[in-house]
Amino acid sequence: MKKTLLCLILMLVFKAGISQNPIVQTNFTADPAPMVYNDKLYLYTSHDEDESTWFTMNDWRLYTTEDMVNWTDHGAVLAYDDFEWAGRNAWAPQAIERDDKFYMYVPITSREGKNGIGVAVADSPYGPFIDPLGKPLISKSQDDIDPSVFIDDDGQAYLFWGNPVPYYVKLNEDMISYEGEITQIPNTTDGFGKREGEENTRRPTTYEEGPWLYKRDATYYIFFAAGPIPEHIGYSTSKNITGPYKYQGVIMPQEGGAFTNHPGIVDFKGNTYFFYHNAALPGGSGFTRSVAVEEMNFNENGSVKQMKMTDGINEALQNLNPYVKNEAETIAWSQGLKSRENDVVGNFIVATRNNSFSMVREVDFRKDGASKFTARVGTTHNGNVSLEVRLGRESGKKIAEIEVPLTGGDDRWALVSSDITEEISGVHDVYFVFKGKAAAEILYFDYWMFSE
Ligand code: FUB
Repeated sequence: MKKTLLCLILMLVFKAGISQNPIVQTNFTADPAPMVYNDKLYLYTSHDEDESTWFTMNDWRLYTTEDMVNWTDHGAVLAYDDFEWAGRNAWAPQAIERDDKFYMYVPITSREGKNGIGVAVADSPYGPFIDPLGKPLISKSQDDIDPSVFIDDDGQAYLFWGNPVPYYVKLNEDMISYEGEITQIPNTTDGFGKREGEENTRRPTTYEEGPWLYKRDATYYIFFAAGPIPEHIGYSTSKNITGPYKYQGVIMPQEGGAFTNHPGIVDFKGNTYFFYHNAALPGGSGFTRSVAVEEMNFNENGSVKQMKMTDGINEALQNLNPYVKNEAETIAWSQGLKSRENDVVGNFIVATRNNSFSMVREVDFRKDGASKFTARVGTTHNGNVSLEVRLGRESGKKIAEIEVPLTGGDDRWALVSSDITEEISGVHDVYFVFKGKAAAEILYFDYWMFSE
């Protein structure tokens, strides 16, 4: 009895100690834009290039989850140079589904240095996304960044955007054209709160950029990145989508080491989630950011409970099935890994140092347990490269180990299996620990599965 209680306490201590934020560790990501489609959460992000000292941002990436803790990396699904007119700046995106087509709205600076908002269309949320216009959808002024797209219950679609003031326009049903005038939402202190600090005539309110439209019951919410810089997140509400909006306060005070922040809100499987970014990864800064998530809660009157940046979501919404092919780039937490893609296997991970690891949460081995582990791997090193499978912790019980054979590159792969050394059943967090003495790129890992 005493032993069981001790085990339970230890399990809780280890679980509570697991950090889930930032949710992507293999790249620097920013400007999270969640979309729910068919019981899956699709998270589109912008992407800060490694070691950036300015907004060096070339493409938009996609991550998906069904359980809110294990995230699958789908790589870059769109790049600014997929737009023939684009010059640079793959900034904050948002995607939406309408009639089984997927539309991504993205801010881009043109070859002539003009800000604008482009749209790209796909038949699948994974792309390929194609620019149907060959020109920006919105190109009125340098304020044209940070689109947020929203389809109301009556089917009318809207695009909101803007820095330093918010704008909106009604989109036509084709989602790639608009009707009527582009309208500025009055940037009053009543609507967006009075900015603290020195008087700023161009930015009199806390509204800065990054609007995100959300509807709950009969109330429209605009969440936004708020100034002065460094940014916090504030919000305003209205009973009409076009306003007037009333400022409601701060939902996430400034924190986290990046001078920007950016909201993305979505309802998923009965909860509301708030995505944002900070500089929490090693090497993080205002130009090397990382996306994170919190559960968002409301008071009875519809106001939003203020949030701090935390370790993130700790309970999986469902278990992971180890008896099907699982991508190596499905990760709850990792250290020392980069993600990469090529034409041979699509997305995969690269272990960059000895003892680097990835972890997946709440893997259900069921009652009868697993007997064999199989992985597709590769390396450019001859000998002494291995992948260990451990339970519960990075240094937890080792249940399998495979020697990774020399394949000669990330375009050549081997399928390798190992027997399970211990009987395992029930639900466990599973760690893949990568061993090898080379200075860089110890091994490549594409997918794994257990057999019963
Ligand atoms: O990521 C580039 C820009 O920084 C975004 O467009 C803004 O919202 C801010 O996050």
